[in-house]
Amino acid sequence: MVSPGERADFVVVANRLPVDRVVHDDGTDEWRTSPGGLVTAMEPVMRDRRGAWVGWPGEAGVSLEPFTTACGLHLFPVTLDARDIRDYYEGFSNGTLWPIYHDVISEPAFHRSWWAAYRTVNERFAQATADVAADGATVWVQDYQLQLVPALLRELRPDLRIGWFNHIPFPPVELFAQLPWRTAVLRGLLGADFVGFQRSADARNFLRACRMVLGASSRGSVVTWQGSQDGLLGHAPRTVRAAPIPISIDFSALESLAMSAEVTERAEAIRASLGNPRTVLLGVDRLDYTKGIRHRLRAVSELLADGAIDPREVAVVQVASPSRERVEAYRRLRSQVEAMVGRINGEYSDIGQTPVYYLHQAYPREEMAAMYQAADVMLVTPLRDGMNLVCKEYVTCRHDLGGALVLSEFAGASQELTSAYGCNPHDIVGLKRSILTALHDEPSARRRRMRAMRRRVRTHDVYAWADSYLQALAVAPEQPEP
Ligand code: GDG
Repeated sequence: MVSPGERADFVVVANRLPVDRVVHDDGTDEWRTSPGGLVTAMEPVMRDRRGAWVGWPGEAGVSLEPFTTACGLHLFPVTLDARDIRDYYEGFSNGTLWPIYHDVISEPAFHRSWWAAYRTVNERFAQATADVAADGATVWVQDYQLQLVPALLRELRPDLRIGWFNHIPFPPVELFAQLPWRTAVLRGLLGADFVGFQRSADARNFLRACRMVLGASSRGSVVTWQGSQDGLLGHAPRTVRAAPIPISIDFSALESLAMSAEVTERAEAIRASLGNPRTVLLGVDRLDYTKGIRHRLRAVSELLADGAIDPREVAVVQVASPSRERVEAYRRLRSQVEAMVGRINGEYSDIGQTPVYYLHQAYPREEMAAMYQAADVMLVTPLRDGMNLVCKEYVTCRHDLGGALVLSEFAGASQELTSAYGCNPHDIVGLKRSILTALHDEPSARRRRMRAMRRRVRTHDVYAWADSYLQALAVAPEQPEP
């Protein structure tokens, strides 16, 4: 890997650096790697290719020199002040792009000041990357917060091979077209050589947007744009490939964790603490309006009202980890979810017996693995989700072939986990039916489904994802003559 001061042959660019500051009792602090799917997948590649990571360290106004973590990751911090975070991150990324890219479930807000901040911060990321990348380096830009980086970076460093991957859906052009800055966003992305998406539908939406908004032409997965020197991010002609490369998780590491004696014992202890109910239903999500938590609670509440599930025999555990708490739509969602939980528990609890356990907290990985093992039915009901890793984690933890997965057809993962009990979360009657089928299906049928889903995740893990992506980037199309 590259050291601070050297230049890198491989650069990952993401909004966040994979570290968190830990403050010790004596007041000293250190930056500790935050274990996430992306950093896990990148570590071997970073080691092999003299890699570096460009990103924001997660605290406002903190300006850090490049540094190397205890586990050998070379990090190049980008500074964001409180205003950048408000306008670029909470504003344009999470108040404008996130709702548009998730089917306008919540109303997007359009503010020119947010867009200006998005551009400025993207320029800062592009400059930081241009400074650290070696001649002819490969750069992998992550996600919707950095859509202008590919073109901005290409302008600074035409020698680089640049890829971009979208972790969230890419919307149909009919919704994307609402964005007042749609042209600049597409021009930004077309600075890449290869753009990767979670589903083929996302790649198709992107190609169609290039045709309809930019007047580009496309053939198969390749889009050709004649370029333009006018306006923002105008550049020379480009030929770019767009394809689905669905993300995954570290199957073997999580499976080993789930097989450990500590996790197995903890799973039993969790069931005991819940009063050893006949059935445990589980939801695990960031508290986000895309995740369908309200729809899920509505279905649970109706199942209780119908008498289809007995509050004395069922425990519903909903982990809703805190997320984007300063964005208004997230505050509103929290109040709605908490009111629903309060109402259900008010109606169906008794002394020593509560149907819904609502946990607005973040838990360690071991505890999550134990919860997955303790759950008879996992409820993954997003209204729209790029992939959804929770369902892949659940099946990975079920090495005993126990449990059942109810999965929304609007999660990218539904394209792969076709043996799940499918549902349309908008259809509450259908959702209730899926939950009951998952609960009452023959054990042999449930095992068959679980085995098939586990096979898929085992053979398509996060390492396979990174390999496929980097191979696709390496063979990206030749560029046309200007
Ligand atoms: C975006 C896209 C796409 C949650 N609570 C806790 C906790 N988690 C972990 C889960 C899982 C991750 O967070 C959530 O990943 P998802 O994929 O479900 O969703 P997003 O955060 O929305 O991620 C999504 C993903 O990017 C990857 O491309 O799949 O579609 O929206 O790993 O386990 N982990 C721990 N404690 C918690 O309380 N330790």
